[in-house]
Parts: sequence; structure tokens; C-alpha cells
Amino acid sequence: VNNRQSASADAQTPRRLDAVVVGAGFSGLYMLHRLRELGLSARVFEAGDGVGGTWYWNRYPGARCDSESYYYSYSFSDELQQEWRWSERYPGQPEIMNYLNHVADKFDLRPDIQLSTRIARAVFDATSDEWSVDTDGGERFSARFLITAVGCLSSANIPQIDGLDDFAGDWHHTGQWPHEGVDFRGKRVGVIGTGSTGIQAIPVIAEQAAHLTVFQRTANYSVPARNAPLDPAEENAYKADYAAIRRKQRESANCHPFDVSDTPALAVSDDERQTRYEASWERGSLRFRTVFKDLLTDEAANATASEFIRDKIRATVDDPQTAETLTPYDHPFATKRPPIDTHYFETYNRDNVSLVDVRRTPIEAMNAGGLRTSEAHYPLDALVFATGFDAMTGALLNIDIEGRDGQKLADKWAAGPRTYLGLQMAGFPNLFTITGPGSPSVLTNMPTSIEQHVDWISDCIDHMRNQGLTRIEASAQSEDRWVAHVNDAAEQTLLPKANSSWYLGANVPGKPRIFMPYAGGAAHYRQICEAVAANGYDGFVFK
Ligand code: N01
Repeated sequence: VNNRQSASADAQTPRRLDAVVVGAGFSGLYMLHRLRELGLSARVFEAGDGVGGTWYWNRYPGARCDSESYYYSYSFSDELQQEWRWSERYPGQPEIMNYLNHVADKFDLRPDIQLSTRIARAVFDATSDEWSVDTDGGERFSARFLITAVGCLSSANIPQIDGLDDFAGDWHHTGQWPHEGVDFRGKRVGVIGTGSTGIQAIPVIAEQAAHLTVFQRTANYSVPARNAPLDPAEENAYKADYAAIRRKQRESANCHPFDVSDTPALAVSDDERQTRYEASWERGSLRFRTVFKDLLTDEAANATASEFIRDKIRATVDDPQTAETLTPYDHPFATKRPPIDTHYFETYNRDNVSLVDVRRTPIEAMNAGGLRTSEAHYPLDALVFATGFDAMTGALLNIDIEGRDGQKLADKWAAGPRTYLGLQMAGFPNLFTITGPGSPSVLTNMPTSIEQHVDWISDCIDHMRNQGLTRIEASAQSEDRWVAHVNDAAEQTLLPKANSSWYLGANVPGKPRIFMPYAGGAAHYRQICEAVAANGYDGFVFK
């Protein structure tokens, strides 16, 4: 039965629900929809004052999805994918927000979403097999299932810079952007960070600011996005072909509906290789990774793609010194999440943009007037932290989660995350983590991975209900085996070669260095999950 009363429980009389879901982004919205279909009572708690998750928070200038709109969307409702109209090749942040709000309305989700509420603490009660969940507003709920839909990139990483509090200008992290926007006109602006976010924001901020100084620690590869309005004929073609597109996404390693070449990079002549890279460069998008089959597994193959992009940077940026600073040498292409851009490298040809290499001349401190590196002081009126996130584990560890026998998740994960399938942890019964560490998640187009997890979790809960089971928990052995497999899968690729990657936790000082997502491919992972379920949820213990 759907529970549509307003949350009125106090700490003495916990409201009982079948499931508590944390987060109202792509994951939480679909999870709620599926739980409702099962006839369960569920409530989504969302810290923001609207739905949208990552798209609610990331409103920085230029915020846009790097996946193409026709497939960065839900597939569970054909009516939804047929009726919704995307206006551009890549959806901008406001359009994705409109989409997710439309989903919330269309499936009447809002009555079971409690906004402006953080889950502060959750404790498993082994006598009732229920989670006791406390909100930051002092409400308490009890629920058989606790399902985190907190996203992989939601806990902002703001570097500790001495004197930041003294800075007289405004500063903002891109993932906590003010809803009213920020007016950079006439200002001397600094941006720290050249990941996907910085690379999207820098060209847009450069158009507004009087002067923009980019503080770069690690030079990055980027491929042009080639965004454009979505042609109605193209839109109709996608809509007519959705069954095949969705199948292709599910059968691929990254959940993008791309054809991956079956040719190794070194199997063709130098000219042929250049021609293929050039064609892909002109077409734009994350497809660049698929030009040859072995770009992520063979160093020599990868080197050809890396060098192609380095040449493009040198050819695009007028000033040779700036071009050299922008050219990445320390990691192979796509071993960090590859950005795509709109006029990123071209932006450094503007008179009002300058680049500072803070690997060579580290940031030392802020003061009222700006930022000081080991070499110079840069006067600033505003500073943007495009410095990324405490990825994959940060948002989960921000909740005080206590499992069976008083074990804290923070203690269990002190040396890095440990999960079974990225879905559950030994010692934490009835807790499911949508796109948790140890699942393909951030290595894929997220909505597809999210749907796979939500469907699996829903089926599992339905199975338990039908069997009269009250507890599911990953066994310690299955977790050990999975952690070893996640490490092996990463070692089969070049991904661990990027020392500064957030996939490894390297961007957050003191964070354990563990390759967190599952690199064995989303299609393979889906088969594993399906086999686990078909074999009576192999590796899980029920009660
Ligand atoms: O964060 P990042 P992001 N001093 O961690 C630098 C997704 N995303 O927000 O590389 C100086 O990638 C840091 O330097 P380094 C996507 O999955 C998706 O850009 O650690 N610099 C790096 O340059 C993406 O990968 C989309 O040496 C510091 C930058 O800040 C993920 O989100 C759009 C520093 C952070 O880059 C995260 O991207 C945007 C310090 N103390 C993002 N600390 C779409 O699809 C960090 N840096 C739309």
C-alpha cells in the first residue's frame, strides 16, 4: 500500500515503512517507482529542495551531459521515451532537470518524496531485521530495507587552502552552485580544476569574466563534443529504433549504444589510423574511445590516441608555452574519465584567459585579494572550485551507518570500500547501494546502470517477500571474492595507470587508493548479477 501521509513521526514513535530510499536523482526516482509497483510503502529522502540529484546541484555555467540525450534517459517506459523531446545532441542541465521533474509528475512520485531532509544516521536492528533511520530534522523511521541512491559524485571535494576564509571575493564549488547563478561580468575570476567540470565551465566563464585565470594541476585530454540542436528527423529515427538502441546499451561495456571497432590500433597503417581518428574527432563525443578495440587495454595502442590528441592541442593553442602546459603526458588517454568539450583549448587563445601550472608552482594560500602560488600572487574577485568529489564512497560515509553487531560502515571501509557486486556489504543486511563501489557505475552511462541495479534490487525484494524472508546479507566470502575480482578486472585495463584519478580516490588527500568501480564491463556485470539471482542469490545469506 502506498503511504501518502505526510511525515509526522517523532523520535519516540518511528514511522514504519517497507523501504527508505536516500536521494531523489535518477536512482531514487526509479527505485520509488518500482517499489510502488510492488505495492510497498516507501519514502525517498532528499537533501535538496527539489528532485534531480546531481542535476539539481550542478548548475555551474556550461553544465551539460557528456552522454547524448537520446540515450541518457530512462528506458523503463516506452511512453516516456516516445513523448519526451530533447532539444540538443547533449542535454543541458536545465533540460535534464525538466525531464526528471516530468518523470516525478508523470509517475506521481512526489507524495512519497520528502525534500530538504538529510538522512543523518541509520542503525540495523537484528531483532526486527529493520533499519532505524534518523533524519537531520529529528524524525525517525523504521524500514525493512535501506536503499542508498546517493550518486557517485555528490560529496564535494573542496581543498583546504590556508586563508580561504580571508578571501574577500565570492567562491563556489561547481557541485553546490547557487540557484540564482553567479554574475562574473567585469570580474577577475579564478578556476581551480581541469576535469570534466572545469573543461565545461572554463569556456563559458571566459566569455563573461574580465579576466579568467585557470589553475591547472593535471593537464587533461579532451575531445570536441560537437553539440548541436537535435534534428527532428534524427529524433524520429532514434524514437523508431529505441528497442535496438536500448538493447545495444545493455549489451555494451559502457552502456553507450556505440559500435566498438574490432580492429586493434596497430593493425592498420599510420595513415589509416590518422584518418580514423580524424573522422572521430570531427564527429565528436565519447565515441573517440571506440575507434580501436584496444585503446584501454594496450599501452602502445593507447599511445597513438594520446599522441593524436596532444597534436590537436598543439595545433589549437597559439602560445607554445601554454600549449605545452595543457598537454597531458602523465597518464594515458581515457584512464581518467575523458572529458568532451566545446571550444576548451581554443579558450586559451583569448586575451582575457591565462593558465597557471600549479603542479610546478603549487597553490600556497589565499588572502583577501586573491590566491598565492609558490611563484606569484593572482588578484581575484571570484574563485570557482571545479575540484571534483569525494567520489563513490563520500556520500555513503556522510551518513552514520551502523550495521549488525555495532559495526560502522566507516570502520569497515577504513582501508577502502568492500562490497559484493557493489550492491551489498557483509555485516549490513537489507542495505542496498545503487551504483555502489564495486559496480560499473561511473565507467558507464549512468541511467542504464541505475536501471539495472534498481531492477535487480526490486526483483530481490519481491523474491524475499514471496518467500517470507526478512533478511538478506552478502556473505563475507562472496565479498572477499568480489573485491579480488574487482581488482583483477581493473588490472586487465590501463585504468589504474592514472595516478591522479578519482577512480582511485587519489584526488582526496588521505583517501585509501583503491580502484573503486568495476572495470569488467557492464554487459558482463549484468550477466553475473543475473546468474547470481538465477542461482538463488548465490553469495547472499537469507533469513
Ligand atoms: O572533477 P575531477 P570534475 N589543487 O575530479 C583538480 C562527472 N562529470 O567535477 O587531476 C589543484 O575530474 C584536479 O586535479 P588532479 C565525470 O564522471 C560528468 O571535473 O586531481 N587542483 C582536477 O583537475 C567526471 O569525471 C559531467 O590533479 C585540484 C579537477 O580539480 C566527474 O564528474 C560533467 C585540487 C577535478 O577534476 C568529476 O568531474 C562534469 C587541488 N587541491 C563531471 N583538487 C557530464 O557528463 C582537485 N584539483 C556532464
